[in-house]
Amino acid sequence: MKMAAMLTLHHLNNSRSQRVLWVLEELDLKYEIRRYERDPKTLRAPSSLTHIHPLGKSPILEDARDGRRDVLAESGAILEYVVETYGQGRLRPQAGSPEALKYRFWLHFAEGSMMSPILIRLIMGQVEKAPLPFFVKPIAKKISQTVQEKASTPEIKRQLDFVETELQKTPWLAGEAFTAADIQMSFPLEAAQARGLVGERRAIKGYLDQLRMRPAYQRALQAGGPYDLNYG
Ligand SMILES: N[C@@H](CCC(=O)N[C@@H](CS)C(=O)NCC(=O)O)C(=O)O
Repeated sequence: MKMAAMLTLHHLNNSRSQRVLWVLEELDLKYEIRRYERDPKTLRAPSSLTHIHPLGKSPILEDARDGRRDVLAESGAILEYVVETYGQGRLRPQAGSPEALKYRFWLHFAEGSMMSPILIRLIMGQVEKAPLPFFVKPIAKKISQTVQEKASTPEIKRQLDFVETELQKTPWLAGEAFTAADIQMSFPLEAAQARGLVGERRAIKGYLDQLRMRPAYQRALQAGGPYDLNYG
C-alpha cells in the first residue's frame, strides 16, 4: 500500500530528476510531481525553481512529515535519503557489508566523478556549434578538440573500462542485488551510451538493457515525460 502523500518532486524535463522518479516508483511511494520546463534556447531551468531551493537545479525533493518540511537537493543525497527513510531495507545492502562500501562508492562516483568529463564533452560540443564568425570557428574547434583529447576522452574511457570490469564480476554494481546505486549510475551510463561512448562494452550494454526492463524504470518514464539524454 502507498504511504500518505508527503513527497513532492520538482521535476525538470530531460534531467537527472528522472532517477528520483525511478526510486520513488521502485519503492512504490506516493508522491506529487511539479513540472518545470527548460528554456528551449538556453536549456536552463526556470527561475521559479530557485524559490524552492537557492541552487535552482532539478531534482529537488520536498518532504513534509512529522511537523517539518525538508527541501533536498542533489540526486545522490536524495536517493540516499529516500532509501534510508522509506526503503525499509530495500534498495540498499546491509550496513557494514562489503556491498555497502560498493554501494556508497557508486552513489558518489556517478555525480562526483563520472558526470564531469561527460559535461565537458557536452559543453565543448556546444562551443563548436555556437554561431561564431567564420574565422573564429576553426579556433573554437581546435580548442574544443584539445580540451576533449586532454580532459574528457581519456577520462571517460578509463571510467567506462572500470565500470565494464566491475559489471563483469557481478550483475549489479553493488553486488548480487539491484540497489539505488544502480539507479544513480544509470544517468551517466545512459548519457555515455547516447553519445556513442559505450561502444562494444558488452557488460555495460547488457546492464543498461536490464535496467530499462524494470517496470519501475518504465513507470518513471511515463510519469516524467520526455527524456532526452543530450542535456546537461
Ligand atoms: N549534481 C546535481 C546536478 C543538478 C543539475 O545540474 N541539474 C540539471 C538538470 S540535469 C539542471 O537543473 N539544469 C538546469 C539549470 O542548470 O538551469 C544532481 O545530481 O542533482
